Amino acid sequence: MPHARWDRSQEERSPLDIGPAFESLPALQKSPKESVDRGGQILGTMPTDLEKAMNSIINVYHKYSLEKGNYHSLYPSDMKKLLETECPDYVKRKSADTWFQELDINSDQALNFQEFLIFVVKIGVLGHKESHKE
Ligand SMILES: [Ca+2]
Repeated sequence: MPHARWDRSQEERSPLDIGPAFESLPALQKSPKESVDRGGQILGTMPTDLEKAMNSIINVYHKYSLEKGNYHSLYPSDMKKLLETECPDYVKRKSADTWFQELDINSDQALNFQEFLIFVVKIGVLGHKESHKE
């Protein structure tokens, strides 16, 4: 159902779930404007570098998942466009289709956010390794 609206009860449990202790954690998805400065009034704290990075990852996922109107599914054409636009070097060495098949763990022809995070982890590990090369 590519156009289904998000329903929390339909979320799959996964090893990546953080657990009930974090249910009330403030969302990372606040922009610095919302959290820090509205008319000069301090409303909160600036996001940390890691929070900003996480927000960027979430925003990139939604930028492409929303093309088909589903917050929680990147379809093959969405992922191809994401790869070609956001990280073209990664599709020069491995096709978008191959990336998609590797990441679609439950073989439902859509990448949920957890499956997308596997891609982020893979390129993160590679980027970290590259950062230590001379
Ligand atoms: Ca999937």
